[in-house]
Amino acid sequence: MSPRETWPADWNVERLHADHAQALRITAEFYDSATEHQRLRVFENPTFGRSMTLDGVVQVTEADNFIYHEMMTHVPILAHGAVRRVLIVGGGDGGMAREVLKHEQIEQVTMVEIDGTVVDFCKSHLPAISAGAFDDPRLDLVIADGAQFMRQNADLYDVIIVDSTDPVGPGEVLFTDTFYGHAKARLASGGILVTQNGVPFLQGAELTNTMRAFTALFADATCYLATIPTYAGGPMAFGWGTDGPARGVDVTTLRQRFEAADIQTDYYTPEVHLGAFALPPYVSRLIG
Ligand code: AG3
Repeated sequence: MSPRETWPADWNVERLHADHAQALRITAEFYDSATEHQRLRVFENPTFGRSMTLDGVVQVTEADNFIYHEMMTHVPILAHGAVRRVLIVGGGDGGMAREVLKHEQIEQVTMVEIDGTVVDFCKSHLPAISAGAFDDPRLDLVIADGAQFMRQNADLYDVIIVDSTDPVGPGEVLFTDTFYGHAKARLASGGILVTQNGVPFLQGAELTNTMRAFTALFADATCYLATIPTYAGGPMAFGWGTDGPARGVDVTTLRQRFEAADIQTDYYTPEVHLGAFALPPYVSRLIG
């Protein structure tokens, strides 16, 4: 019997890694079907609330999505200090847009999501994740292939956030040197690229590959960490690439910017921000 078969049907079993699985109990199922691009499932779990998986891999839960979304938005935005335009690649559930739009000084957010069905279902079945972001006039939602958009678009952004799935299926192209090169070309002066880079303990090669590409492209290339319970296996790494000085921002400046932004957070603080860049040796070794 394969390990998958030993789980009763009311568990979502995530088999992203070769030797490690994660299972979430399902107490109600709202949707389970194939979109044009992937299998989309939305269900209820008593601890994590409504949860969404793509091809069986947890993307977002009501309970713990704040950690991931706060850390991929407020870290680059507050480090930069004068962000006006943001590009989100992926992010179909709307959680990333929700956090970006909390910054009143941000004038325009473009979100390029490949799967329109994910947006529609998250709007109707997971409205707490986007929390109205899709109705904000500053949001420009484009249903298109992010890699193609990056190649063809000519606009410049202060922050680019790659809120992708893992490098299997439709997300794979978002982990290539070509894509990162095109993303860099879309950064305004001082602009910052941040990427979802998996859990280094279980996905070390993925981080090493991205960091090799970032080191060739950017004057400042590194990663920072945050622990998200449903991205199991230890802290997750976020790629960080910029030619600007944003990583050197001091805690006093960050505190002033955070206060001025007047944003309520449950994970992000200026101190957490700076601490997230402290890397344990097993992670530093992976980034070379
Ligand atoms: N996208 C990132 C999911 C990554 C899961 N990976 C993992 N467990 N290694 C989340 C989309 C949220 N907007």
